[in-house]
Amino acid sequence: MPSVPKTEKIWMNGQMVAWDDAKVHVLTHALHYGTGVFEGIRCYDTAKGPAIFRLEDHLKRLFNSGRIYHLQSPHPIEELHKACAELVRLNKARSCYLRPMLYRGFGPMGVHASGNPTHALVVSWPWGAYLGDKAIKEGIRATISSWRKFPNDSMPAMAKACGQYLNSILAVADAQNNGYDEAILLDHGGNVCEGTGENIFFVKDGTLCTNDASSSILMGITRDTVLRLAADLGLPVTIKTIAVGELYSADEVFFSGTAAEITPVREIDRRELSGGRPGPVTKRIQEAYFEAVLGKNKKYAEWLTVVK
Ligand code: PPE
Repeated sequence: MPSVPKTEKIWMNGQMVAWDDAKVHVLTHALHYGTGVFEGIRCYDTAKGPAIFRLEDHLKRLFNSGRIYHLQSPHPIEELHKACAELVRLNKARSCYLRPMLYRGFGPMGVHASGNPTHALVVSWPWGAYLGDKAIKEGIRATISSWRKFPNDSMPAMAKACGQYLNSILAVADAQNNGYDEAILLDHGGNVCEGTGENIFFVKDGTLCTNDASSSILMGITRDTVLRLAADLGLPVTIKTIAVGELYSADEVFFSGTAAEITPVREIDRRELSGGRPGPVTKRIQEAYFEAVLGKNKKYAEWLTVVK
């Protein structure tokens, strides 16, 4: 994958800083211990201009993740809101990905983190399809990881915290080294949690199914969007613990996430799903999702922050 292309500005602690000047010290606490929380938000090119999807909900989750890790933003939520919109404007993006973060900076070293100042930043960059354009259209091949998802009593899965992603990084590296596109993590009871950066859904006999916070997952905003779209489409939904066998024998499986959007899964561990191509329910959800984020369905206008 290509590196992130340089943009004009990065917002750091209340200031718009030139790309090349957005630097941190090597003793930044978050670099050593992963002490940060972050968000991933997409801005789409709509007929009304660039529009940030569910900005408020993402920033609320950022602040909630921060509360769990004692990372209090030095700037109010409204300021981060403005920073995101301003970055889209300054970086002249029609569409982009936004990455706000609260993290521990330079101060006393050691795991006793509280003496380190909390900093805030927002970066934006153009980001195409997370797993590639082909993944969105044709689906991906996934495997069940031998790495287990950390349980909620080891680390709070509902927090989007930097260090927690080492678990995902191990799982996706093994999956890709073994020729798969993505990994699915299970909990210690052998039940399904989620992908390394996505929530998971399956379809069986016309019913859509996913798990919830009791399964050590990040409570995805895209997951929530899918549930609303499904309700509006009149699709029956079940929320419950998912066994591996249910995925292997599902009619359809797909991932949801800000970066991954709606990515169909066409195979898991050499078991073909929906004939090895995206299934009809997945396609309906995907279509409705893109209509919503691209501002093509008025019903979901309140989810969009249009940047003038
Ligand atoms: N689970 C995990 C572990 C996760 O990281 C994400 C988002 C989701 C579920 C879906 O959440 P949501 O985006 O609110 O629907 N992963 C973000 C980061 C991916 C990355 O590689 O970085 C994202 O999609 O922005």
